[in-house]
Amino acid sequence: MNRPRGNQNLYAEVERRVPPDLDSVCIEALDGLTYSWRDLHLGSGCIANWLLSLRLKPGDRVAAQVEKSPECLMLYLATLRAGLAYVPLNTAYQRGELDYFLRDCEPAVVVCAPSRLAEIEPIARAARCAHVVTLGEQRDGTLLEAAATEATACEVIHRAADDLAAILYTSGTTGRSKGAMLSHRNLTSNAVTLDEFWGFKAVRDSGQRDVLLHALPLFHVHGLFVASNAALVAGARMLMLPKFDVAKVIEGLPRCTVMMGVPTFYTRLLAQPESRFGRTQCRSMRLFIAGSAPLLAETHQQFEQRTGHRILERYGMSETLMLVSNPYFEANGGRIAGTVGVALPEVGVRIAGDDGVACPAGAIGAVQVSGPNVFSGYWRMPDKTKEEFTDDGWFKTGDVGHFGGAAPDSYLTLVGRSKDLIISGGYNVYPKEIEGYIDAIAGVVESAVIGVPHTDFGEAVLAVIVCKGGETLEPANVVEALKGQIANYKIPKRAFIIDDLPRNTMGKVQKNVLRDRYKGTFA
Ligand code: MLC
Repeated sequence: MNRPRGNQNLYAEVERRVPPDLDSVCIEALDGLTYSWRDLHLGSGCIANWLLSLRLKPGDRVAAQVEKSPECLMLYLATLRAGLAYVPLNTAYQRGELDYFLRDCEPAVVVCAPSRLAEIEPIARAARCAHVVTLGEQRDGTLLEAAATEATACEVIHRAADDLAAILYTSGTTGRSKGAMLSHRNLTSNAVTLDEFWGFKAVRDSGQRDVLLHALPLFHVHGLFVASNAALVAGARMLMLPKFDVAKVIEGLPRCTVMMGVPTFYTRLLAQPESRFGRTQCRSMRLFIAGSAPLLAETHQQFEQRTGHRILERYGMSETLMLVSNPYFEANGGRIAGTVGVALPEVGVRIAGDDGVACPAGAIGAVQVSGPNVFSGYWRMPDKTKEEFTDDGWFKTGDVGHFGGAAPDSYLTLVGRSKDLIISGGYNVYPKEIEGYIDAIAGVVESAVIGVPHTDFGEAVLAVIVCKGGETLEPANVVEALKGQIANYKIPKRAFIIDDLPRNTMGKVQKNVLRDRYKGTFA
């Protein structure tokens, strides 16, 4: 496999780094089936050739809403190889959400689960998509049928560093989702940085290969661009579970060395009796990483007591990939619970005060970032993009934090968010979007959606609703009415009907008062 000179396609980087033995295992699926590096290369080659046969333009979008499988990873790689842009979509998204995403990104190809073809095909056609194919979890579907007739050999289409590699949809405070445009440079630089910072390279240099326990979904940054890309670039083997299942994870851990997860993974593991989950099951592990939501210091401590491992917490987002991480190597400093660690190499992180001026260590302010990992902007939203960057080109994360404090000055601690955002089990939920759906229900005057503490999901979505006089809406019916309209993780776990929302003198709803009132709901 030759790397075309100057080709900045992420796949060219993956090719350059594949283990010398192409027949060694790359992916072990739960059903025991294994895929070698050669299988991954030839399989993604066939799919890439099929995509190329459609004669699309470089940068055309391939949108996929499919369940997790090794073939789904091949589809992602094939899209990059063919010079196209990958748009992964959460499998929980419902019709209205899909309609918005497809109309917005205007994909040339839509790949969906065979079971959802009848529902999704008309939506894709309405978005002027010419090619709709299916991919199932059991190596089935029309995509693989079409690809099976193609040659396995496929060149890696030349892409420049700034060329579009993927679009990731993130919800926003206005309720309208935005597509974050990520380039080949963004993906490659981050994967290569993590390879070194998290010790994959050191393991390789010692003649070993890591085994990643991969239980995250393949449609968000964490599972696709952090876990999968890091493993691919490291030449590591993946034990790929279709989803997080505590029994399957415990069964798989003894043959793995690294796991990445959202805090819910760790609290669910700790909820198991010590005889089922403890030092014995973690004996081959070298690293547990947590991200996508705040890890409680208490979880960090309990995990260390139980397993002897200090979870490495890191911080990133869809627009920026990974930004800050607790160190893996002791020489770079210790892992400090409650902090997200230090800025990754080449990543700039600063804290800005209300006046926009950088604050000294210890002072709380807005977290702003820059670096080769930071996206170029939102798809077809130049105004929104302009708003989210400072005049000198730093991205405003919307998170609030400080350097130093009780930790050394290079460590970042996040203390809050300037945006009204709920993070439930690692998924971001924007209240404004949910409030829009609730307010449209007959009999509702207005609503306030808030996040409250939840033992399993960290935060849970809760709705507080005001009804029209004389209307007798049942909270359970409101929740029921939302099902099928929005992804299930966005649906409030509880709803309450009250007479009036608390407001300040300016008339603004006091969500802090509501959060305080309902904080014990899931205690
Ligand atoms: C599932 N449900 C959720 C939920 N996940 N509700 C709220 N929050 C969630 N995260 C719903 C289910 O549909 C179900 O609803 C009910 O809650 C209970 O489901 P479950 O069976 O207990 O959930 P499960 O399928 O086990 O999923 C939980 C989970 C999953 C934590 C394993 O949500 C997950 O894999 N989260 C990872 C998210 C992630 O990858 N985030 C990365 C974003 S990238 P019902 O109605 O059917 O009973 C990012 C950037 C970065 O943030 O830095 O990483």
